[in-house]
Amino acid sequence: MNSARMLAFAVLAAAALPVAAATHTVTIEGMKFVPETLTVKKGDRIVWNNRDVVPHTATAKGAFDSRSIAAGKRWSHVARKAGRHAYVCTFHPGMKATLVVQ
Ligand SMILES: [Cu+2]
Repeated sequence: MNSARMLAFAVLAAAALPVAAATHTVTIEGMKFVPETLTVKKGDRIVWNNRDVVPHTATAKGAFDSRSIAAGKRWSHVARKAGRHAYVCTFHPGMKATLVVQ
């Protein structure tokens, strides 16, 4: 195989591979989820990073529930369910955010 054919083969092989899932971060800081709305693709990973000094949760009924994320800890979740998932911190119900899974 000459180098041009080799390159064409490599390009075709790469195109056939599924697109790698992305990782997104939601920072929990100052009693807020940042960003408040995050849009991801099915299969992407989302990491909630609790930078507060109190525990929080990321809880969307029927979609996902982190349970308690201790201060300084993270919780990661792979988005499997498409839709617009409003979620809260069950300890502080005023903390609201939305995960949109496409
Ligand atoms: Cu909280």
